[in-house]
Parts: sequence; structure tokens; C-alpha cells
Amino acid sequence: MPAELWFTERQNDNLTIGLRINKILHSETTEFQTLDVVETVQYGNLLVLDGCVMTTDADEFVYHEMIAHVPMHTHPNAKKVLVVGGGDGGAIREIVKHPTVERAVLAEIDGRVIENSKRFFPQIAKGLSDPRVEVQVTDGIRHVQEHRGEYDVILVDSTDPVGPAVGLFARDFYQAVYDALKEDGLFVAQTESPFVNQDLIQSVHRDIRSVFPITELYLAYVPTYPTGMWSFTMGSKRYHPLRDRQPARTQDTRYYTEAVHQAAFALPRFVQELLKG
Ligand code: SPD
Repeated sequence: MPAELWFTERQNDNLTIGLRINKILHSETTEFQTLDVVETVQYGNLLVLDGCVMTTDADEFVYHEMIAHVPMHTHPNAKKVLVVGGGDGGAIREIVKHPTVERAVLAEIDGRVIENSKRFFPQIAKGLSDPRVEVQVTDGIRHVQEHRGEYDVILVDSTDPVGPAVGLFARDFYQAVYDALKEDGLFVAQTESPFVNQDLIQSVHRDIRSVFPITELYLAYVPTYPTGMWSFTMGSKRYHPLRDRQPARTQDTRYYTEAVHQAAFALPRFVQELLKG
């Protein structure tokens, strides 16, 4: 029996996800985190930051379409959009499919994520070369604090709440996001798995609700993320993701449809219960 190589993400003391790999393509320690790219048998290339799955060639479309198109189809006319994190470029690739967009700024703290994504994930990073996109290698928290009242939509496409991303899961940050939005602006953050991150989801929901008049959680199914069930939380000043949903502006999606948008807000009872806390 030939030897097999496996990547294992240790999600907690009792849970791992394993992906068989053909080879390790790249490994480095950046100023902020460890960064690995491996070629998996099942899902193509895989980007790993600090030991955690960030994205794979095969299932990235679910996450990137859902973090981008739900808010972009809630705002009627988003012209200026910010992505905090998201250095692989997947969220930006989806944003620039909206003809309303005049400027999309990427504020990614780790320039090595951008460079390695261009090299190993060209299909994900391709949106970064759109002429409307401005890439800034900078601290997203500081960027948000320094740009008051500028953005229609902000996406927080962060890593997990450890290391450089901790500050992106805090009430002070959500207040700064509120201040960086125009008077009818809205934002979405990735908020982890309702199965294994219940305390986090509760506290994030409570914090966002204390800042924004409209707060709604929605779900998508990402096979390589812990448990597969993944949540996003929207905070909005005026528009509601169901009442104000816009007709689809692009057919160039593989997961997002008008019906999926609607259905993503239908929450299982245990998730509804979580949000009451
Ligand atoms: N545990 C996985 C959390 C990853 C969230 N961000 C992914 C970045 C992809 N653009």
C-alpha cells in the first residue's frame, strides 16, 4: 500500500477535517500567520492560514457568492464597496459582477495572502485586476476607522477569530463599521459555524444588534469549513435583506440565486434559539 499524504485541520480537541493531498505547493510564515498551499485530491488547491482551511478551488464559490451577493442584492445601488480581509480576491470577484459598483476597495493586512492567491488561485484572484478595484495592504480596522460615511456596503471576509482577526469580532469594530457606512449602508461579516461556534455567534449577534437597527443571520453550506454549515451576519441601517431584495443582477453564479437568497434566511430552530440569547 503506497503512503498517503493528508492535510488535517484540528478544529477543536474532538473534531478534525482531513483532506488527502497530492503535494505541498508552498509554505511560509508571513509577518502575521503561517500560510500553506496544498494540492488536494478532492477539492483542488487549498489555502491554509494558521492551520485552518480558508478556501479551496472546488467549493470557494459557495462562500464568496454568499458573502457578496446577499448584501449586494439587498442594497439597491451600491457604488462604493469595501472588503476587509478577503486577500484571496474571491469576494471582490463577485462584487465587480455588479454594474452599480464604481469603486471596490480591498483592505487586507497580509500582502502575502494576495500574492500567493494570484499565483496559486488565479480563478479566485482574477477580480483583483478589475479597473474599479483598489488593493490596499493595510490594517482593515484602521481603514474602517479612518473612512467615515464613505461606503455603501462593507464585507468582513475574515479568518477565524484567532490571531490577526480577533479585533474583527468586537463591538468597537462593528461601531466603526457603522460609522464608515453611508446613511443607508449595510455590512456582512462571516460568523463561523452554528454547530461549533455558538458562543461567538451569540455574542456577535448581540453586538451587531446593539449597533444596527436591522440584524439578520443567514446560512450557506461550505463542505470544507467546520461542520459544513456556515453563517454570515448582516447589519443594516435601512434595507432589509428579504423585504428589499433586488432582482438578480447577474446570472454568472453557481450557488446564488434569488430563491437561495430568500431561503438562506430560513433558520433551523436551534439557530433561532441561539439568536434569542
Ligand atoms: N474556518 C474558515 C473560515 C474562513 C473564513 N474566511 C475565508 C476567506 C475566504 N475568502
